[in-house]
Amino acid sequence: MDRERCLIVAVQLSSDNEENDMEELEQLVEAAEGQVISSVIQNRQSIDNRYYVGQGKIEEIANYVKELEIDTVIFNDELSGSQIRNIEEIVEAKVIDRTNLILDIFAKRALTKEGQLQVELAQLKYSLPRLIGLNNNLSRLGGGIGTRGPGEQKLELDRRRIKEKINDIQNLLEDLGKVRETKRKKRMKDQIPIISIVGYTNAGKSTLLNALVESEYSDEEDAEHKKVFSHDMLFATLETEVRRVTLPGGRKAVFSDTVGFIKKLPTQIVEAFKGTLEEIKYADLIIHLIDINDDNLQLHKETTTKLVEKITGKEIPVLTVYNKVDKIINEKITTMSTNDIIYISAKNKYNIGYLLETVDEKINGSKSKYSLLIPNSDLKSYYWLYENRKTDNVEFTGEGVSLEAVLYDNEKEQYGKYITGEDNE
Ligand SMILES: Nc1nc2c(ncn2[C@@H]2O[C@H](COP(=O)(O)OP(=O)(O)OP(=O)(O)O)[C@@H](O)[C@H]2O)c(=O)[nH]1
Ligand SMILES: [Mg+2]
Repeated sequence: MDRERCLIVAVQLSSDNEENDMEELEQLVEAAEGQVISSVIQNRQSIDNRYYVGQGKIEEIANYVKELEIDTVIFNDELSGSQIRNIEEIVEAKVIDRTNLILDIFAKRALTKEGQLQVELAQLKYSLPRLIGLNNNLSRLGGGIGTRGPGEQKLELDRRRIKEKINDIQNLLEDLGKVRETKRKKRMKDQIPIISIVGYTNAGKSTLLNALVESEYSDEEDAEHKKVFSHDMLFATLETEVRRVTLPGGRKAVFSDTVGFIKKLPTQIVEAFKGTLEEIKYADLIIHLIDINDDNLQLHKETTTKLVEKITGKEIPVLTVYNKVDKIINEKITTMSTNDIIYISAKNKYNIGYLLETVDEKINGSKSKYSLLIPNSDLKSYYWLYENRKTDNVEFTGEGVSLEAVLYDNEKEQYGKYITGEDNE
């Protein structure tokens, strides 16, 4: 099928100095498999109540639509039902707003039952106050961007039935949430710390998780099976994925990768994806991953920080990690990593070891390498260390097993009687 021909429209408010808004909107359209033919930006003091842009501008847009054979006009903010109706009276094309566009991408990406239900819930909540506008829109212009996904036929239902449906889905999601809670409780019982990788969409979160998976498995094929989807595309990830990783000292941790953030993330999505997003709440540590080449780095960083604060509602330690340093030719920056700010390349696996060392230290405290001699009468201590801590130079002697092992500070005492030396590398 030919890609839908789209015209994108944004208002640049004099109050904010956002740049590259159009670039992001274009990427969103691409993620929805549309083709951006042209774009219109209007500088304004405020959004127009009737047409989003001014009346003159909307008439101009109507002309472009005819000239350029545009199928769909996409607006960079959420529109009200009446704005949609008003615009449709003038512009002969399908009218889509930013929320609807993002919901559409989510609908295409949702693979699990829970993901699909979350998207449907968000779509229903979005459509409820816009039934009339959307219905006109649909019956006149048919499918494509903004009309896909489980919400499709539901738009024809009346309000009451939509509300019932919203209720049903909320109940189903609650049940699915319980399943997740059980899994989480098990992890907590096993006392495995959780590290959540969060960040703006396309920062490289999934690539980082895959780099960590690779560090975990020596066999390439095993690693391949554990990898998650990563792609140069906004919202490649929609579900939370978790992977177990061994930290340098030998203790295990669980890293999670979840849906990326974006500015003006529709409230319907934040609400509907509460279950998925709230996983971050249970993290022991948050890795805030940032694309160091991002033109809107500061704004995107703040967007993520604010959303994380809103979702977790509490202070969780954050480790700031700048990614994609391979793209900048600045050797200084790559040697600047500290305990709180780390520079990596997830793609080239640069500094991943340092990142893991830092995470280990933050979660488990300090550790050291010791030489130990474990008597044959306590071989089980040896086996335990061999399985659970980083060990080296193992030798079986008449007196027992001599080896080097990493011990965390809080377990030094337990093995104190076997320690024959400390190795301060
Ligand atoms: N050059 C370079 N590209 C990277 C690096 N890390 C990730 N990328 C690329 O950035 C793009 C996005 O990566 P993902 O891992 O899918 O990003 P994400 O944060 O999971 O994105 P969403 O799931 O869409 O929110 C992909 O094309 C990656 O190959 C890196 O260190 N260097
Ligand atoms: Mg991802």
